[in-house]
Amino acid sequence: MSDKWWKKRVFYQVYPMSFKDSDGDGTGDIRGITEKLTYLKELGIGALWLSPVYSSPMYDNGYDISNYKKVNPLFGDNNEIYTLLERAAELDIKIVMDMVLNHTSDEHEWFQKSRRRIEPYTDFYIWRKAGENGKLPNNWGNFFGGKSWTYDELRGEYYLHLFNEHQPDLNYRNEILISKIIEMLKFWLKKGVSGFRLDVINILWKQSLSDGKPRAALTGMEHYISVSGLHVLLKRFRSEVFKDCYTVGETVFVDTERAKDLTLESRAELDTVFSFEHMESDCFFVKWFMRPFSPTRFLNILAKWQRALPWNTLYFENHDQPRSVSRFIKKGFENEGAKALSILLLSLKGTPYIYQGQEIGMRNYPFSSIEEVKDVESRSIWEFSRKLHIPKFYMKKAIKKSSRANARSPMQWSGGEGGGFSASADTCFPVCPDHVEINVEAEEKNPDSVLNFYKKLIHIRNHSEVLKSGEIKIISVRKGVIYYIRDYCGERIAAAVNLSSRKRKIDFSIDNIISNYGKRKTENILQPYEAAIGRPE
Ligand code: ISL
Repeated sequence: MSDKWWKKRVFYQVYPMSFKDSDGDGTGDIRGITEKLTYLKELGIGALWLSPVYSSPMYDNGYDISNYKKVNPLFGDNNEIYTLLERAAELDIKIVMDMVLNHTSDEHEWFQKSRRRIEPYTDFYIWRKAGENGKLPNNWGNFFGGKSWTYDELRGEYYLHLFNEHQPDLNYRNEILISKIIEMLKFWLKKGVSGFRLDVINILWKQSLSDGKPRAALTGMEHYISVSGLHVLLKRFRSEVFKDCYTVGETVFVDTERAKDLTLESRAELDTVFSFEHMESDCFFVKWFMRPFSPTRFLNILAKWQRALPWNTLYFENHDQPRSVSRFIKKGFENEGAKALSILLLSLKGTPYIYQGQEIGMRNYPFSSIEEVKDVESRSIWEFSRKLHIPKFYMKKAIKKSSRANARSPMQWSGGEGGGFSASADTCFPVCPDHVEINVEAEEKNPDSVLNFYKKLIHIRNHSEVLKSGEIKIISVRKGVIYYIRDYCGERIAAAVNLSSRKRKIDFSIDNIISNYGKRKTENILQPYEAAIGRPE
């Protein structure tokens, strides 16, 4: 049995731009987060993942860092983050900072010096001359659609960027760069940070820069996804800087075997990863090619991961994904559906992550035009799809439905003007019109709300060793219904979740400690989206 703190706590992700604006400039900020710590404490949260708060020109909302040690003036200053760390510690809430190590902003001093070949920065990035006949150095694509090389006039060479052209990739073959990165991570640990969420960490090491096998998306990926050199680098980070802190790596295109390679305790690389397989169950390879959501497919993937890994993270939302209620739940069942998902999230084995607004059942933003979708990925994909002549009507629908912008609309604190997010009418992202009904203030007063359900459930989990640490046995996944038993030194608890919109017959019985239907009515039937945690027979 492990006593690691990150196995016991419920995490909550804050996307600072749209969480709480304390000074009325229309953008969320650090003081806003500090103000809401008591709300999070009451919810039962034990740790926060803070999306990037560092200086950034914000092409990718902070995932393009121009100074790792300085807080973005949009969000406040360094003293404010130190205060946030102190207040959180007083409330026994740990803070895990997002850290983007694969790339920086092109406005970072390192890149500006690298372009000018100023030592020791000359090789901090991946620079190459044009290939034969003036072609790009290789045929790799980038994550946002399009090519991964951009020519820099000043240096007279191309640089690699696996994301936007304003996000040049760092070169981890350079020792001085590695030492600067380690020094910077130590800086934040000294300030009281308890760990890091490591952005796209499994693409850091480029094994070679050869052409990739042509693919519909991400040509070249076999040269950098979880390659052998990455494991060496991660072991080094673990021994030199991550010794006593928690790490969760965002790992793209990992299957269960690759995830194990990265997280097994004996390998000393990462503690946990965010995998994507369950979040991609409703699309083909890339999210723009959607297929209908199948609860059985989704639950089978979760079950496979539960069986394969001794421990991992659990999540159904984050700042890159559309809202789970709009995505996985049929219209008309949002209230029951949001609660069914919360039971799943908080009773499976692993470290659960709640994304801001998920606890009140926030929904996708009702975009009326493609111009309204403010996100660098959506914009790039739209332009890329134009070049490929993919029909406009198809792409418009796909982008509105799956854009990352859906999850970035401001947190809905009240039903008043601007959803209680900001005093300004001109907010960084528009406030979702449904804030009139879906908001913290209203849900706090309603005993049947999604928010009060989350609170109850988190409270139960926080006080239940079997829910926090028990082993899991998945008994069945059938017709959109999952049934499993957790076991901790002989203490057993069962959970059943019907993620389908139909009534389902069941061949097990479950009483209820907590259920989204109140008291369970029919012994051998689960109602649409009915979910319960109870004692097994
Ligand atoms: O967002 C995605 C799917 O819509 C992914 O392809 C995403 O780009 C990928 O998971 C990496 O995400 C992370 O790094 C990006 C940043 O834009 C994302 O917000 C971040 O979570 C580049 O730093």
